[in-house]
Amino acid sequence: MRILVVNPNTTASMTEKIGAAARRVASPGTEIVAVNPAVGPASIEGFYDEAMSLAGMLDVIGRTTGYDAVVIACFDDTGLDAARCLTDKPVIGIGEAAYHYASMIANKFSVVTTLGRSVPALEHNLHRYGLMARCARVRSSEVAVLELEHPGSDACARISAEIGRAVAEDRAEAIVLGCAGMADLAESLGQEHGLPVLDGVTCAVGLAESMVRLGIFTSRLGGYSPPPAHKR
Ligand code: 5HY
Repeated sequence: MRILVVNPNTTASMTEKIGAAARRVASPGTEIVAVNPAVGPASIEGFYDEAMSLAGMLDVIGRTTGYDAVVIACFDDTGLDAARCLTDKPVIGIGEAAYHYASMIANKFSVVTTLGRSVPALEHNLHRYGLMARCARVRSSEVAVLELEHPGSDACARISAEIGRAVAEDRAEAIVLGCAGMADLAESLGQEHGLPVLDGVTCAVGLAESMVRLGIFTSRLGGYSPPPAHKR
């Protein structure tokens, strides 16, 4: 099985980190191909960056062949519906994967993301997926996406402090980390706080493998029907 993992921002170090997290949980026969577009924003922080990332990301997905599933490795699930129009393979957003898993292991979960400007987009997705009722709160740590790429930064400590507040103030029973760049932090933060801390990249890889094994594919009817050739 071959899973295409697309980081919609153009930061190669983040793509490497995402690829490593995906490979850690992939089954022995699964190949992870982690890529990012050549052009677009270096990080996606809110609605404007999201819009600016779409053309590059859809181009990568549209031009790639030979995969069994696609993972969109941005927690905002950037361009998820549009990407589903390009293939009948399963396309999974890391945000939706983590939310669905969290909803099955905890009564209420909180999300800890990067900047406050990302929060409305994530709340919008939770409403769309019908899972807002299970989310206690979407919190920002005020850690910028690219701070997560600097090993010397105090990003992890600030995220950890926000998790502490989510447990104390929201009564969160699980935490969803709200950025693909946090993929390497979930395990240690879970141990530190003694509750499930979910990273979307690994959740999405698990879900993608399962959907491929079960032969589940994206509908070609209605909203996800392919765009006509002259528009591609
Ligand atoms: C992400 N941005 O997962 C999101 C997180 C955010 O470039 N990769 C990004 O801040 O919305």
